[in-house]
Amino acid sequence: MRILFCASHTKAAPWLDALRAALPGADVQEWQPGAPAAEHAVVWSPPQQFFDEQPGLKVIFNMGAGVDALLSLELPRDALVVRLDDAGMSVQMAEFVCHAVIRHFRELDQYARDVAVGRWSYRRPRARADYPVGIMGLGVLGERVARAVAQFEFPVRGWSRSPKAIPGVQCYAGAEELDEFLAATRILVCLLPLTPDTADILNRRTLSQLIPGAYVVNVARGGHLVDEDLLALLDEGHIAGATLDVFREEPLPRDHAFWRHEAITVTPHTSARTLREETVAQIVDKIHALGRGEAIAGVVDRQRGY
Ligand code: NDP
Ligand code: OXD
Repeated sequence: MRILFCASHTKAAPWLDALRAALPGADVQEWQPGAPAAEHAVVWSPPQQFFDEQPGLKVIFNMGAGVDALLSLELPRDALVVRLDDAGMSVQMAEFVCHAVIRHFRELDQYARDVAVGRWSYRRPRARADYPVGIMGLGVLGERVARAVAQFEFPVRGWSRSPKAIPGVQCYAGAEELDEFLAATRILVCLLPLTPDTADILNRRTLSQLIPGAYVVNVARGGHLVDEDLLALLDEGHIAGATLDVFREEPLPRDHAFWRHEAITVTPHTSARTLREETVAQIVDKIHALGRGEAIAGVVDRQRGY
């Protein structure tokens, strides 16, 4: 079995070592232009040239959960595209989102500002019932996040394409229930895949429907958010603040207004990182399962876009 590894912004050596150790019989190589043909690929943001040169690939393992960048390339028509299915990401996402929600709800930034100037002051406790949290996307990550937020006894809503039943979460589904979901949400968390249906979904029309004094947490993709609409709604006071981990252009350009806005917290696309050990273990298990002719989780529906 020949496996090509092609991941930009990633040191190849530790990945090659881990894959070779877990698949002793396989020929695992870092891709170089002109490399001999392979059946399996492990990739993150590969160049189009990689696929142009490897039309015989049968399985493409994406080293992340989101496949929007991968699907924007021309891939071998019949290759199976497999995304990361948790692999240690959901617990990271749950802790990141719970932190953002709690930091906003408990006004911890305001306390930090007070403490910085030596002020010992109390704020009136807020009622949890006034801060319903709505999760857009109830997949591998969204469901874990919804369950984690519910542990803190916030009212939790969730929205997905197909109907769901999750204990402690009021679930809405489909475009026809989006408005109802938004109107019942004050802290909005985006965990949707970026597809033609979800691009620009966080815009003036949708964000205006949130309960006034809303807070936005975008941990999915920058292409979900219309930046100017968020800034305008912050200026108008409808939105109180945002935690943004993902951006249309990454790294976020130095002159972007998000850097300087005091109600916006920027993090550098780090809410749930790809973990090497878990990722290699998952890919290797799937290679073995496919070899046995078994079905695997995480196969991307290329038509649907996720
Ligand atoms: P999943 O595919 O497991 O879940 C996607 C969810 O979104 C599903 O519930 C799906 O509905 C829902 N959905 C998709 N399209 C629509 C639509 N048109 N309307 C309503 N709901 C829709 O993905 P993951 O949970 O694994 O990951 C989600 C995203 O998180 C990734 O695509 C990636 O962009 C982002 N991500 C960000 C990271 C970061 O560090 N910032 C790290 C990892 C991922 P249904 O269940 O009905 O199919
Ligand atoms: C992913 C990401 O999609 O890290 O896995 O953004």
